[in-house]
Amino acid sequence: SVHTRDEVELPPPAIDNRLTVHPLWPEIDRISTEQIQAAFEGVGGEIGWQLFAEEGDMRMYRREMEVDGMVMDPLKAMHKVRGVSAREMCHYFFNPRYRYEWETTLETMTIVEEISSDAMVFHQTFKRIWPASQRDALFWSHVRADRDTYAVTNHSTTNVDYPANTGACIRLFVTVCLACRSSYPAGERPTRENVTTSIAYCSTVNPGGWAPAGVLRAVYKREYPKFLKRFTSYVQEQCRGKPLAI
Ligand code: 16C
Repeated sequence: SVHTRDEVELPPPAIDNRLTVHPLWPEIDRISTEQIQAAFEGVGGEIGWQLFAEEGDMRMYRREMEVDGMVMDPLKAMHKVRGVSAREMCHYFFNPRYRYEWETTLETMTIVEEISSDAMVFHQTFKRIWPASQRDALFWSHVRADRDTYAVTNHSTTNVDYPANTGACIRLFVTVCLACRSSYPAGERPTRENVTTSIAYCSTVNPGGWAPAGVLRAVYKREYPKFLKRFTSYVQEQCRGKPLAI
């Protein structure tokens, strides 16, 4: 191939027609739009958001929330990353080819359905958190460009071939959005050297069944910062020396 890298597989700038005729399309479109709109909304001053991790340009906030004794704390993280574009960020987050290289909570990942170039359904199992039962998740994942933003939205779904709570795993429910915006100095052409990408990562995980609140909060306080630092430096490494894809 003449392509030195996967330019052809970068997130498309417009929605793939195959997605818009799929039964999940109305839900995917609605939830993605909502998530992207909310992603960059401020946390400063808003009631309930507590800063729990800060390192360089990265800030992580959570809102303590329990439903029937189960922790469902929404998380929101802001970060700034140099030398990569919003589109590149989303490419590495969406494409399953890279997932094992940056996702440290994963035990297994299965592609359940390839809907289109910009949407897929995944089944994943996660490492067990002692003393809780192991968890799995089934979710659609959609990448899109929305004005000045590239974003990936992941949201739980169902599939008759992947029933919940039948084996060793308890099914958890997740809504995640990684929204990214590139910027570069006015009047200049964007390059690897002058581009900066602002990231908003939002996540709400419903554990789906009992898990001790203290353990769960301790785990996510450690794992979310670890994930965002690891993922962003992974993308920087992957992009080094390659032409910038805006
Ligand atoms: O967004 C992320 N990853 C995406 C691609 O995989 C996708 C995944 C979403 C699933 C997020 C739930 C992860 C639950 C993991 C439970 C096991 C963790 C064990 C690790 C310790 C060895 O959108 C990046 C996701 C970064 C996840 C950070 C960890 C969050 C823990 C939240 C608590 C889960 C409750 C589990 C109940 C036992």
